[in-house]
Amino acid sequence: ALVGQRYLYNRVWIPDNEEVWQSAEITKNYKAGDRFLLVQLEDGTELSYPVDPAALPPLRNPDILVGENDLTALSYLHEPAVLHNLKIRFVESKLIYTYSGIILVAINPYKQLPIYGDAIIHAYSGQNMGDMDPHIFAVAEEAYKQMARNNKNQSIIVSGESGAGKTVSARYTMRYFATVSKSSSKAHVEDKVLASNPITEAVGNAKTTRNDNSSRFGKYTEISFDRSYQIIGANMRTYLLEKSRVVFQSENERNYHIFYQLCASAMQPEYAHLKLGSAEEFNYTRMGGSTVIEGVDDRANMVETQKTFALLGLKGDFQMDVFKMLAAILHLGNVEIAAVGDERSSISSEDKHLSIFCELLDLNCDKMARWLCHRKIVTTSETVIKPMTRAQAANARDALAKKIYSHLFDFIVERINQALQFPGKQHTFIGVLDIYGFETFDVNSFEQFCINYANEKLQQQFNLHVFKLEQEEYMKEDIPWTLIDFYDNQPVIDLIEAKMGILELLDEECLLPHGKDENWLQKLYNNFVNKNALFEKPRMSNTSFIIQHFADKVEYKCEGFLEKNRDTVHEVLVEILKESKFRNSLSLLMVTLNATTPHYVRCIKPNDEKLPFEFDSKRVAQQLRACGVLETIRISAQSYPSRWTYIEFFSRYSILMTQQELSLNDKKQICKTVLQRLIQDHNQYQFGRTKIFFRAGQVAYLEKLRSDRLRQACILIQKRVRGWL
Ligand code: AOV
Ligand code: MG
Repeated sequence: ALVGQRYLYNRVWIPDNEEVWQSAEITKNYKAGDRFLLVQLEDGTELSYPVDPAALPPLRNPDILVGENDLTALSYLHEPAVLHNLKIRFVESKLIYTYSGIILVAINPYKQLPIYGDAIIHAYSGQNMGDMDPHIFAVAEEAYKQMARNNKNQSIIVSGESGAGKTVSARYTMRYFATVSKSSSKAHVEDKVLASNPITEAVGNAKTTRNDNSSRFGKYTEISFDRSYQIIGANMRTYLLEKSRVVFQSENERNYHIFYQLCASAMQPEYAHLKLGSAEEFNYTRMGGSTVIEGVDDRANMVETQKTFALLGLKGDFQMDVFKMLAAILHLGNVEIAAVGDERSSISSEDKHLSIFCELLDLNCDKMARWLCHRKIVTTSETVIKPMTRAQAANARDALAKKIYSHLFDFIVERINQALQFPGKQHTFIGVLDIYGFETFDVNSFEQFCINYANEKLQQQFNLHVFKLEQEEYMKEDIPWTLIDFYDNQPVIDLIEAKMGILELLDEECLLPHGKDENWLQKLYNNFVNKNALFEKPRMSNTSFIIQHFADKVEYKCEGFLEKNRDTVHEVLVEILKESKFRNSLSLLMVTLNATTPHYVRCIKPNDEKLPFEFDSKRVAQQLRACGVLETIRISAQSYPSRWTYIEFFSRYSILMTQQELSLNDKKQICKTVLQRLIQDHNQYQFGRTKIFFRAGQVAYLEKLRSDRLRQACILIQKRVRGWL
C-alpha cells in the first residue's frame, strides 16, 4: 500500500543529524526495489537518499492537519509528524499546550505567560475540553467535572524530566481547584491547601544543574471535596526523598533551600542560640561551590516560609524546633574527626560544633563523641565494641545527618497534613501526582533505579488505562473487538520485582552477614545474562548492569545498592513499628491511582539552556520517546486514530459523492457506500454506531482525493469562465 501511496504523496521526512528530521520532496517516483530515492530538500538541494525498501521514509501530513491541537488527529502518526506539529505550535504560535489523545503535552516556555490569571480560570470553568484551546486548566476542569458528574475520585499525573515543568503544572492544577471551588464561609481552606506547596518545596527542593528549584522527592496530594464539591482539606503522601543531598552536593548544586534561608537569617536576634553564620561556613551547604541562586533572595524566602508555616497554624514554637534540628545538622557536618593511627579515630572534646549540636538536640556530648567513632557489634556469643577508622566515622556522622533530616521531613509533612484536616466528610478527592520523571545520567545508582522502576509502573498503569478506554469506545460503538498489539512493559517489571528478580536478590544479599554489592551483581549476571533479553552485562565493565527500560537503556553501577537498600528496608521497618502501615509504598500508590480516573500531563523541556521558546528538536524527540507520548501515538496508529461522526464525514466529503449516491436518503448509508467505493481495503476502517473509525493514513488519502477533486472543479470553472469570455 505504501508503494502505491508513494505515487500520491511526494512529501516525506528524512532523518537529519541536527533537526532529527527534515522535510523533503520526492522528485522521481519510487519503484518497488529502488535503493535510492531522489529528493529535493526545502533549501532546493537535490539528494539521492538511500532507502531500505522495508522501511520507506515516513510521509508528511497534508497541510490542513499541521498545527492541530490534538496530535492524534494527524493522519500519519509517527515521530516526525508529532515533532513537527509541536514545533510549529510552540515556535510560531507560542502555544505551549497540545493534546495527544488523552495526554496533555506541556512544553516549558521558560517565560512567564499571561495565561494563568483568574479570568482564564473562570473562562475554562464549566467548559468542555474539546471546545477550548489545550491548557492545564482544561485538564483540571475535566477532572473536576468528571468527579462531579460520576462521583468518582480523579488523579492528575504529571511527569517529565527534570526541569520540564511538573511542579509548576501541579501547582496550577491545585490553584485551579482552589479557585473554582472557593466558598466565602470557610477558614481559608483553599489558601491552606495551596500553602502546602511552598513549605514542601523549601524542605524538599534544591538547586541542581538542571533546575534551580528541583524537587528531590515525589508527592501525591489528595484534595478532598465535600458533597457540594468544595474543598474541605487535603492530604499529602511523599516518596523517596533524596537523602544523600543533605551531606553531599555535586558541583554547582545546593543542599535543600531551607538551609540557605536559615543561614541568610542567622543574624537576626531570635536565631542567636542556633549559632549559625553564612552558608559559606558549613560543609553541608558550601560543598557545591556556590551558595546563592541568581534571582533568588533566600532571606526574603525565609520570611515567606515562616508566614506560610503560620498560615497553616504551625506557630513559633514548632518552627523553632524545626530550625533547631536544621541548625544541628549543619553543625554536625562541621564536626572534625581526626585519625588516630590507621584503625581509629577521635573527636576532640573541645569541638565547638559537636557541643552546639548536642546542646541543640539535648544530647550527652561525651557519649556522642564516643559513638561517632566506635560501633557495637553484637554476635550470638558476645558484644564487642570496635573502633572505626576516620573514613568510617565520617560516614557514620553523615548517616546520622541524613537520618535526622529525613525524619524531620516526614515530621513536617505529617504536621502539614494535620493542619489540612478540617471538619466535614470527604465525599471525593482529586489527587495530583508530581513525581520525578525517568532519569539517566552518566553514572546511575540506586536512586535512579528506584525512580525508573516507579516510572515503569506508572507507564504500565498508563498503558492499561489507554487500552481500557479503547475497549470501552469500541464497545460503545458496537465495533467488533480487534486485538491491538499493545506494548506491554510487564517483562521489565517482572525482571525487577518478580520472584528471584533483581529486587528479591538484592534483599537476600542484604540479609547475608557478608553481603556485598559485587556478589549480588554476580548473581544477577548468573541469573539473567543471555536468559533475559532486557538485561545485559556491559562489555567493558564488571561493576555495572544494563536494563532496557521502556524509555531507554540505562546502565547502573552496583556500588552502594546494598547499603542504600538496607536503609530503605530499615526505614520501612521503622514505619511499620510506628504506625503499622507503610504508606510510602509504590504499590499502594498504584492501588490508589487505579481506583481513580487518571488524567495525564507530560511536561517537555525544550532546551537545556533554559532559553524562552527555544525548541531543540533532538532533546524534544528524546523526551517524547521516553515519556510514552510516542508510545500512545503508536497504539493509536495501530488501532483507528481518526474517528469522524457520519455527519462530519458527510459534510467534508460530499464533493466525492456521486449523484446516485447522494440520492439515497439515509446519510449514514451514503457514507458507507462512498467509503466502500473509495477505499477498497475494508480493513482500513470500521463503521461504528455514530462514528467511522479510520486506520492511520486513510484521512490523508481522503484529503488528497478531496483536494484533487477541488482542483479539477476549479480548472473546470476557469475553463467555463474563459469560454464565456
Ligand atoms: P520540574 O518539577 O519538572 O523539575 P519545574 O516545574 O520546577 O520543573 O520547572 C522548572 C522551571 O521552569 C520553573 O522554575 C520555571 O522557571 C520554568 N517553568 C516551568 N513551567 C513553566 C510555565 N508554565 N511557565 C513559565 N515558566 C515555567 V524536577 O522537580 O527538577 O524533575 O525534579
Ligand atoms: Mg519538580
